Amino acid sequence: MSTSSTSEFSREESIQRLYARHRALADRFCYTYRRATVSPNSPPYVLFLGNHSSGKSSFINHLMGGASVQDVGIAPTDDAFTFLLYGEDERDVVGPAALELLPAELAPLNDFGPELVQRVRVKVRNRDLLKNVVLVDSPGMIDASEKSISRGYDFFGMIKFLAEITDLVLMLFDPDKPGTTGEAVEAMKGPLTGFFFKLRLIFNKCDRFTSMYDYARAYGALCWNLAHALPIKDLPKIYNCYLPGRAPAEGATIDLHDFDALREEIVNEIKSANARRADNIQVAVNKDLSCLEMHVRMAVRVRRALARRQWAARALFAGGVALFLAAGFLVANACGVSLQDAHGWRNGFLFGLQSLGVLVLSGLAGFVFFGIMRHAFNRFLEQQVADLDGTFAVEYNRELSLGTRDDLRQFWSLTHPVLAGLLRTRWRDLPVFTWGALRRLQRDVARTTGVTAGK
Ligand SMILES: Nc1nc2c(ncn2[C@@H]2O[C@H](COP(=O)(O)OP(=O)(O)OP(=O)(O)O)[C@@H](O)[C@H]2O)c(=O)[nH]1
Ligand SMILES: [Mg+2]
Repeated sequence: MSTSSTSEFSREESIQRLYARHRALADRFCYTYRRATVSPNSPPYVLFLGNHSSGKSSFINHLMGGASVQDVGIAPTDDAFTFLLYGEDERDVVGPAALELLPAELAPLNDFGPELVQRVRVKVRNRDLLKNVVLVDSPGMIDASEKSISRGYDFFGMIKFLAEITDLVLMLFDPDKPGTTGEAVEAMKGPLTGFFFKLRLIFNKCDRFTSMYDYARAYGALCWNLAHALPIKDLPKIYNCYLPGRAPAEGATIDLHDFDALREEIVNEIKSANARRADNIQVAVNKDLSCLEMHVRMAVRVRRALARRQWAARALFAGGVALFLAAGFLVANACGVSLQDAHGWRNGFLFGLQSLGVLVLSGLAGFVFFGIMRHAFNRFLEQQVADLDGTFAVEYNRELSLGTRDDLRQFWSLTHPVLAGLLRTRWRDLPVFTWGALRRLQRDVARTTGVTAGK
């Protein structure tokens, strides 16, 4: 085994060990790792996203040296996620058999259901580029008006999953729909949030413009739309390019030279995606452990508040019932047969009857009281869930006040919905104490952050 593969192997082992070390804590707090398996030995993945007919498949064919590996066409052409892998024997595999050819970290694709699995395609091709990179083509994004037509699987969930795993995400736009398709906007606002560091925006088909004025208008429209879709202040670099080999637009006066340079730049980024793979994995592991840490810290805080409220409610309930009982006996003693007079069978019988009455009344009052307490507790629980953002601000007050931890808000946006669902349904299963496991996790989070930052 070569030195590099040995180090890759030990890296994979150390990542798996890291996950295994905190698995018990994750299980106790009902946390599912976002990326349960990491395959650092697989080549980096480059994901092509974008509007339909924006040129994703054509770009892939261009990278494959002009071969027709992917079908291209003006109408929406592709409804599959195609993984292009390297192999001596060229073949196309679809569905469950295709999944078996993919690295283990892509196994969760199964969870998206049979509709998606049937749309997973693997194309094995004997091309040098594929020795260093796995290309992933995706179905074109369509317009908001067409959204009612279901894809039969969670498309945005799939985008999110792939964005998490892949190392470079290319988002293509074209002059016909410069950023306006509903799904593209929704993807940038939702599943791609948090992955902008690996996102590259490509304004393709620039050879279609006849003049600079024409181009400037479309480019302006794209920037305008992106400014509304991307929840970040700075507009990322946009690679304006086109694919060679087509006749220029009729009457075109635009110089395509600069667009050639930008295309080469993006092609070089694809070819050197391997350089970012190690960092991406490190970032993914750190993110997963950071989310687990946040999940545990927040869950413990809310769980303790619930436990305190629960004990207070129990104490109030026990005190209330005891008080009712005592008052009942005192009143019965004063108005009915007192304990001193409870001699003989008649008085004894009456005293027993009156005590039973007090007990039954106390039981009824306790029942009503219990209902009121439970209602109040459920309202408190709902309040806690509704005010999770406030609790987060208090729990992370110190870190947030420094103003340098924007990443915490990003982790919180991922943790919040999971924790809210958990609190609503299974709050009783959440532990109140972590017995040092949280401190151990925090040490590992700091260690993985340090490695990333130091790189
Ligand atoms: N003029 C010009 N046409 C292009 C360019 N890139 C792609 N096309 C054409 O655009 C059309 C759509 O290209 P595809 O590669 O099928 O687009 P896609 O994004 O894969 O489309 P879907 O699979 O439907 O999502 C085809 O007719 C291509 O020939 C380009 O740079 N310039
Ligand atoms: Mg296509």
